[in-house]
Amino acid sequence: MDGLSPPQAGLLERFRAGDPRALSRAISLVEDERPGFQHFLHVALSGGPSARRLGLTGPPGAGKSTLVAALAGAYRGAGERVGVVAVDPTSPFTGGALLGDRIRMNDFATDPGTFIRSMATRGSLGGLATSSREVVDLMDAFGFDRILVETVGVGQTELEITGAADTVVVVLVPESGDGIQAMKAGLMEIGDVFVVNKADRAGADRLVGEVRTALHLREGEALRNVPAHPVAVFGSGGPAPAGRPTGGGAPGDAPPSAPARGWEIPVLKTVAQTGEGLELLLDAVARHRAHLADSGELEARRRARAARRVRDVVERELRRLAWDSGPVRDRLETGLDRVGRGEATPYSLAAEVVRDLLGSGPR
Ligand SMILES: Nc1nc2c(ncn2[C@@H]2O[C@H](COP(=O)(O)OP(=O)(O)OP(=O)(O)O)[C@@H](O)[C@H]2O)c(=O)[nH]1
Ligand SMILES: [Mg+2]
Repeated sequence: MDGLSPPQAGLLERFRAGDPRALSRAISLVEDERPGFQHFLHVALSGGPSARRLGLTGPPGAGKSTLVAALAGAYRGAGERVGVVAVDPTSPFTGGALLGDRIRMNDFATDPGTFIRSMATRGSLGGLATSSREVVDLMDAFGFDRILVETVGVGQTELEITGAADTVVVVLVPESGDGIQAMKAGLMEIGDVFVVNKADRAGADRLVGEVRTALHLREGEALRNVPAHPVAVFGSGGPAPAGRPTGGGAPGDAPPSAPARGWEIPVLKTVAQTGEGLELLLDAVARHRAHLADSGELEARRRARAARRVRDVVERELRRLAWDSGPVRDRLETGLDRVGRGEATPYSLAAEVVRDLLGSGPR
């Protein structure tokens, strides 16, 4: 079927029939980058994306998993089928919290309308961000109405994972300096909705104020940059700010992280454990979704996502081509001796490798 190996064709058949074990197997195939996984993805994803994808990110221990569990419960209650991808934190110190995740998530273990997958942090050619996004795509193709992606907002990789989502919720807690940490970690740039969780603790209102101020600053920054990059700020086809010269940049130039036009970013308070504020969060997410669809931003985000995926896959393939090639390994082996003797440098050797691969060297 579709040029797949017989075992993978069988797997795809069970995947399409809605067998959750087939989904698990397919995810492992992709996570481990086993032979043929890209062709499997190509065939499995042929229908295009359709799930509503929600990313939750924030500092370790902010209550992301508790919120994910509460959201999943609410969406299940509304009859949706829900997939959850939790990307394991890299730090071994959070192992306890992770165990906590599993226990909470076990509430859903017997519900066939819910599927939870924890992604291990592992070294792969494509990297964790790419694998995680491919897993989200698989879940989408499997037919979930809603996909929740939890990732710790600590580094670039984790932030990149949120690129799999249509709506990104940044979860902060009123602990000293959290607002400032969030700004440093780049969280202010990626949120469509901000949640101050653990609002039962002191300082929640202060943090809400800080986040609002930071968001206004972010808007101000964007406006200051208008003369240089009008399209990058307002997106293609957007209204040109009065009195500003237009021009420069092509339609579709807006970076994927550009704030959505006409969307006022909500800053909400929740107590994830008791469900306080959950209704407001559900409402904000629904409104953002409607905004994305009405403004054309959803298509723009999906397009940016596809562009990014093409780049990632090309890079992964080039890396595989280079480092899996026998002649390249041989050339390195002998070339490094020449580098050692001072007859070549890493640069001349790299140029030889590229020439071997492409038939021409770098410019
Ligand atoms: N007081 C209070 N505690 C909360 C609230 N939400 C979550 N917690 C607690 O905070 C701790 C961390 O919650 P998690 O949901 O595991 O946090 P997380 O952000 O998923 O953590 P990592 O995945 O390890 O980054 C747990 O002990 C929760 O019970 C809240 O609103 N108020
Ligand atoms: Mg968690």
